Amino acid sequence: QLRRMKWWHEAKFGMFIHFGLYSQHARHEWAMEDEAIPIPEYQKLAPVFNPAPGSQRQWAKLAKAAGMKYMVMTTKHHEGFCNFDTKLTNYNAVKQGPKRDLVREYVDAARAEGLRVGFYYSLMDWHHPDGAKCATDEAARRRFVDYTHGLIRELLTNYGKIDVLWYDVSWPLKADGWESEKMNKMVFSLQPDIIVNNRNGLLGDFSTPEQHITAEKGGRAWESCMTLNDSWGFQRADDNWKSSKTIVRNLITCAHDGGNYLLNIGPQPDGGIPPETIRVLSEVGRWMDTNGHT
Ligand code: JFZ
Repeated sequence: QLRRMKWWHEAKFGMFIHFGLYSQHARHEWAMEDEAIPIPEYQKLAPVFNPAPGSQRQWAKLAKAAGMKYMVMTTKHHEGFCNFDTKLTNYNAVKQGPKRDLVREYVDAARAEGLRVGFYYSLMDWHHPDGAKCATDEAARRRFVDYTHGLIRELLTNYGKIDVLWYDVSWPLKADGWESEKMNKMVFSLQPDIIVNNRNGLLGDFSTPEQHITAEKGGRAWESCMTLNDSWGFQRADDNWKSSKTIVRNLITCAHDGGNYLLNIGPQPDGGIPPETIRVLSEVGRWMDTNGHT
């Protein structure tokens, strides 16, 4: 086992956070695509997106109370909106919406609770003009790959030590199109101790079974990610919450089979945590206080 991954294997339990303009929209993080919302229309969510300062502190406190040891927040989901400050696009939370760096606030909050810090990053991008074109147009691919590597470079340069990079959805390119080998080389040169997942088309350090718990063969590291209801982003109409009993059982299954459990929350547009999420995670925390080991 890799020395880099020691803390992660010991951690076992982490909090996934899906937060962005889709939270403001309050339907589904895929709504832009599923409901074919045109970019000019969707962008109108940005000026009204204004989560309360200190929200991330509440997420981090809840994670800590639930017995989680690390967090992974969406820095940019498929919608393309950057929750962080960047020189590469104005479609970001400092220029539009809250006018604050939500990733900075998240990093500070996680560290304040002694939790490890992970960044989710979607390669697929529905907002960037080259995000789809890059598959059929070499000039577009060049621009978009430079943009992608550039954003990742900023994320891994501007926030101190980052513990996990969680790539997602590599459509419409493959590893060679994304220049993923070069991407990971850059990532490790900026953050020698970071752990990366397998969703940029390479094996990475761990696999990511989603919404199910299936151990990897041959001692390969894995982390099962799961929603608490049926959506990753905040969805007003979704009240199909899992019980704390189910969550504890899932955590036990993961731990027993040698994997990690990354459990998602979808904060409300104001940054608040849905009451049912607080209730379930607090119950999990009470079980962990009695039965978990630190
Ligand atoms: C992706 C996203 O589309 C989704 O919004 C969320 O962020 C989730 C964590 O990741 O969805 C996926 C990605 C990969 C698989 C399934 C859904 N997969 O490999 O089965």
